[in-house]
Amino acid sequence: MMAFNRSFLSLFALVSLLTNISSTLAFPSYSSLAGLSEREVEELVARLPQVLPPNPPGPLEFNGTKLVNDRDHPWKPLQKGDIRGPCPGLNTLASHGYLPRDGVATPTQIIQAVQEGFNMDSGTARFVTYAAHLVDGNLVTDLLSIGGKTKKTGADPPPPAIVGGLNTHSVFEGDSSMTRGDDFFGDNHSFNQTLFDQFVDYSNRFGGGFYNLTVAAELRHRRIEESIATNPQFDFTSPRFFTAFAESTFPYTFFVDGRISDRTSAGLDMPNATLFFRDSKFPNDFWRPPAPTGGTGALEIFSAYPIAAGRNINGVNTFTPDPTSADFSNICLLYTNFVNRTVKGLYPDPKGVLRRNLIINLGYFYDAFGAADTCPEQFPYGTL
Ligand code: HEM
Ligand SMILES: *[C@@H]1O[C@H](CO)[C@@H](O)[C@H](O)[C@H]1NC(C)=O
Ligand SMILES: *[C@@H]1O[C@H](CO)[C@@H](O)[C@H](O)[C@H]1NC(C)=O
Ligand SMILES: *[C@@H]1O[C@H](CO)[C@@H](O)[C@H](O)[C@H]1NC(C)=O
Ligand SMILES: *[C@@H]1O[C@H](CO)[C@@H](O)[C@H](O)[C@H]1NC(C)=O
Ligand SMILES: *[C@@H]1O[C@H](CO)[C@@H](O)[C@H](O)[C@H]1NC(C)=O
Ligand SMILES: CC(=O)N[C@H]1CO[C@H](CO)[C@@H](O)[C@@H]1O
Repeated sequence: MMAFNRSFLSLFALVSLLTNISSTLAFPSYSSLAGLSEREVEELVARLPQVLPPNPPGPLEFNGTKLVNDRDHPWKPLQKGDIRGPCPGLNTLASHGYLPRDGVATPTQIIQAVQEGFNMDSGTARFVTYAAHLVDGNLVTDLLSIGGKTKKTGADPPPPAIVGGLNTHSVFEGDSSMTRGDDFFGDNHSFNQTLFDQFVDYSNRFGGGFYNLTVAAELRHRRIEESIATNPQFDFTSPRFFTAFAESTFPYTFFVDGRISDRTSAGLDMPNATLFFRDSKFPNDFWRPPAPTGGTGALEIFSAYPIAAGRNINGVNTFTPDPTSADFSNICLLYTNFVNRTVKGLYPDPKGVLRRNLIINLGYFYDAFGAADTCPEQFPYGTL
């Protein structure tokens, strides 16, 4: 009996040792370390390249319009293992080689690619990229995947990362996207033809066949109403509250040819929209916007159908405002809650290189936010 117990125990020890080793050996270098135990993080950090996050790249030298679907950046179909995610902008940049085609990139590569390929302005590019990297990236290797997600455990705040990446729900990716379903319904990041048909229908009804600001306001309202009525876990608090309105401006801001004037009202036609959203593809002869931009019109879209930041608290149709969430009347809270709640919730007590890189990336994020006069910097992990 003793012997049996002992061998059983040592077999158990061996199996758990092997499982542990294989789970850390199989761990991709771009996966988020959020939610792992101190010991798991230590084991992984010892094996991973430890990168000192470089200063963010600066703005473009030439910031006018130009052909970006050029000979040096041909569209190529996906190869086995290539990662794509919920963002049609980043998917397109990867499929044209402005980003590594496998969909794994550093923040520096992402900031350069969105500036070069879409003329996104430096402040917006840095703000969005470091926000995404802080919650979905690997802060030790300085890599982020543009898709891939965290395994769900039902935990709140967000669960342990198994894969990480931009598909991870509730920290950046969120509900009521235009062309992607809510996470609650299973697939949270793939192109959804039914939702795209609705995008086309709204563009026909409110934009004469083009997605412009008027369509953006109607469709944003519609998607919010659908989520309230069908998704018992619908969450429309910050940061999703902001990214939803911002992303509604992106199609007419970034996907319309830079040689077209008054793009906010002219809008995006459906053949070109299909290429970007479904195929991750620039139209032939596509020129980027004429000047650096972060998208305009988010406040107009919000104002057409104002709604408080909030969530369904007890099943469908129980949408309730959350006064602790940031909204358009308190933008500083967007920064403060993101740092103090979201990031701190993912990394309650980081050590060593992980803590160092969190502090550095939080600094880049704060610089990008650009509100030093009205919104004090937070230091949840102290300073270096
Ligand atoms: C700067 C780095 C960027 C990051 C980290 C990023 C990340 C994301 C993420 C995580 C989503 C999913 C949010 C959701 O709907 O749940 C998203 C959506 C979206 N992104 Fe990006 N993005 C970036 C830049 C861009 C650019 C440059 C464009 C346009 C050229 C773009 C266009 C869009 C659009 C249109 C959506 C909404 C998709 C939909 O609602 O169906 N993004 N992005
Ligand atoms: C675009 O480049 C011009 C010329 O270098 C510069 O004066 C201008 O400030 C730049 N615009 C932005 C928004 O960076
Ligand atoms: C796409 O979205 C529609 C509407 O929300 C949903 O009914 C459908 O199941 C989704 N399709 C897929 C393939 O996920
Ligand atoms: C969007 O297009 C429709 C149809 O042409 C037009 O009535 C509307 O004024 C446009 N919206 C804007 C903001 O220009
Ligand atoms: C589609 O994109 C191309 C390339 O940017 C542009 O020339 C064209 O005007 C766009 N719209 C239509 C209706 O083709
Ligand atoms: C952020 O959290 C720290 C403690 O971690 C606290 O001292 C600080 O007051 C918080 N900031 C805000 C604005 O709530
Ligand atoms: C919750 C969840 O993981 N949902 C889905 C996200 O999308 C992938 C790919 O379609 C599904 O496998 C997941 O089940």
